[in-house]
Amino acid sequence: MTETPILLQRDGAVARLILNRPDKLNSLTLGMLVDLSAALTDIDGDDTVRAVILTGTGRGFCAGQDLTDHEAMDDTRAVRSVVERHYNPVIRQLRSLPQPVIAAVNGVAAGAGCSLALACDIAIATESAKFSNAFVNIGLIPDGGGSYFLPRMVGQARALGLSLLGEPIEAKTAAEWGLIWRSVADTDFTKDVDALARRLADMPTAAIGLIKHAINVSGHHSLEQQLAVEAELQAQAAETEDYQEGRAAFLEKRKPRFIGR
Ligand code: T3D
Repeated sequence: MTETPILLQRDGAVARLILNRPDKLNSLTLGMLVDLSAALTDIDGDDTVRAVILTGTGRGFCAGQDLTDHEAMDDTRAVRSVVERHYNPVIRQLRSLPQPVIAAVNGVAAGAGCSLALACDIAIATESAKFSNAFVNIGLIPDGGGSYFLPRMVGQARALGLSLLGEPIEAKTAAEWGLIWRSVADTDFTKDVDALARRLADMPTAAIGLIKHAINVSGHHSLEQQLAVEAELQAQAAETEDYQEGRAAFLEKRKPRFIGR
């Protein structure tokens, strides 16, 4: 195994979280999930980070749970606690992080690796990447939020087809179905991911966090509840310095310079 299976790199206001176990398609050990959670906690508390990239090294994004991880897999009675104590916190963190999180899907995303990509705010994949809700192939059910995200993203028919059959789909299909934001040619992938991250890092970060929250809670709200959420969050957005800057820049016909608060 590589010595550091989770890497956290900084490039200005962009943090890059890298799943780094290429020989095993970055499949997740419990130790990696602990490290991933710790890295997300660091990012959460760092207001100099204004965009996050989650990606993998080698030819895979993430092949889900490491099926050879004895601690996680051997004792079937431990599975509930693995999900509750290792997977669920990471998914919650990804969803609630104030910064935008890009899933840069550089290769196959299978099982919990697919769920991880879906939990990010915006996913961009190489054309050669594949998405597979592979849980059923080993007799498990989608976890890591997969059973929540999928039907909301692609509708019941496709969510069931993907989950029941466990077949991979191409990145282009994933984009057409609304599983990801877009797929790009492999040759453009790194450049496009970096450009997207820089673009997001220059945006009004506080508003981005509020937008994430509004969209995340909308799925289980009535229109009335959501209108109330919008009123509250808009009031918060209007208090930011970035709102003052955005409005001034519009009136002065110049490009805004957002500071992230
Ligand atoms: O208790 C709990 O934790 C419950 C939670 C479960 C969450 C889950 O994620 S369950 C689903 C787990 N994931 C899978 O079932 C996917 C397993 N992998 C595959 O089906 C295939 O590897 C892929 C379709 C993803 C890719 O196939 P391919 O042909 O491109 O690559 P490969 O040759 O199968 O894999 C390359 C290597 O990675 C290989 O190792 P080797 O033989 O060269 O030493 C393979 O064994 C290893 N690998 C791939 N996936 C995993 C893995 N090793 C451990 N765990 C894996 N999930």
